[in-house]
Amino acid sequence: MMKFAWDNYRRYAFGKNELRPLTKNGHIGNMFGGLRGATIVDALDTLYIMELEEEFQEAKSWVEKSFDLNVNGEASLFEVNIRYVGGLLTMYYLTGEEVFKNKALELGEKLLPAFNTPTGIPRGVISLGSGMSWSWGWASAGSSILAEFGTLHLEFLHLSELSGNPVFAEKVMNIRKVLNRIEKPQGLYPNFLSPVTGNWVQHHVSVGGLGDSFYEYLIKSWLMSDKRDTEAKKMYNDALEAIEKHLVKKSAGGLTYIAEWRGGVLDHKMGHLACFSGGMIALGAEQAAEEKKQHYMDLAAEITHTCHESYTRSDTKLGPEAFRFDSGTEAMATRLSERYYILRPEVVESYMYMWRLTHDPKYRQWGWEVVKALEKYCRVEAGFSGIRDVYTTTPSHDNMQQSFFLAETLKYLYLLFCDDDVLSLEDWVFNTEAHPLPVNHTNIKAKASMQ
Ligand code: DMJ
Repeated sequence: MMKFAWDNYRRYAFGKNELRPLTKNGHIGNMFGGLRGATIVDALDTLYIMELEEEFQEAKSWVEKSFDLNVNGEASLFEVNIRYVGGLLTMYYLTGEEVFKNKALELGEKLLPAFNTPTGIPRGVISLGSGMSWSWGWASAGSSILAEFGTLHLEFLHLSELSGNPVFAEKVMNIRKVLNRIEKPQGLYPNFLSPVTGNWVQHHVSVGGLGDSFYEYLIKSWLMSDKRDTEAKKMYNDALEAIEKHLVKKSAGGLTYIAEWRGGVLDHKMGHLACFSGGMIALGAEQAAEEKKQHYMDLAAEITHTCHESYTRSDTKLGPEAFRFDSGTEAMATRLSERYYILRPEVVESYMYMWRLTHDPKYRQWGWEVVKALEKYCRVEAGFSGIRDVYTTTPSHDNMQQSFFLAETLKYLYLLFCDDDVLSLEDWVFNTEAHPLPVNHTNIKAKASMQ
């Protein structure tokens, strides 16, 4: 599947950001500020890990010869960080090749002006040429998004470590400081924060889109620090406790889900994006107090089960973008606009963590169901495509092979069927785009064992 996705990208869209598999051309989009090759940088480590040697060499040579950082467009700080900086850092750690380190550092420098705000909370959009930054037009009152400014920590610590320049680490540690200072409604973190005043702008809380990877990076910061960053662990524990108290619910049919919260009112909806949380809670269970470990493993298993239900209840056996638990509905989309599937990884991501942490064979079976469904409904003549409606067996295709399909979905599926020592969870922490970064104690050991 990886070879098929890559070969088609290479044939029809090489150097562009994504492949359009129906029209057999490339897509550039406006998320990466004029940077190109998003699929190349996102796919590099998957090609490498899968030992697709020839394909990897070609991708690497594109980075060496054609990856131009002197661009002048408007980029999402978050997307450039998780896909490009994360992907390049991983490749440096896996191969030791300087080109990856140099590109990661050069790009990291270009992101720094986004932090020039009164609070030091970065804005969401940055011009990679001028360094000017601003907030997304759709984000209320010029706010910054929790999942965006909260998903920089892992990469920025590595940028400081590799460059010897503390500035990257200082920027992300300051974000923590601001978050620790500010009062949280019921202990919850709203999704919108003003980078000017440092106050919350709207009380919308979600473990799905807009909030998701902020929580993920708290627990992973602790793990990546070789369990020394106790502040991150405490923030994660407190946040998860509040989430459990206020957002975790059980449906009439016995399915556990995480609702969204709008100023105290629950919206009984779970996004596909929120399905990463099964894996996150399982990963974090180990660090919980002895008497809570089993509780969190059970919660993780229940949420993963619910996300699996959102897949099995559809005709294609792929899950919708969002599913609901109201008016008699359970784990299904009720709105036409929420029925699509864009090759997202979060559900197989949780299967991979649950498999590694429990070895219950059902997670491999569930992963195999996804493989079959992808082959049946998303494979088209020239690549893999998202589909517009998971509830029809003759779905129309959205003509987009997302770069995260190669970075995450296929990598997590592969790891689900590998031995546990391939990118062991003891030695590696996956960034939110599934790019593995080494745990601090193991930089050298991990690199040696991969080689
Ligand atoms: C990816 O870019 C990352 O997983 C991110 O955290 C959320 N969105 C996509 C995949 O769905």
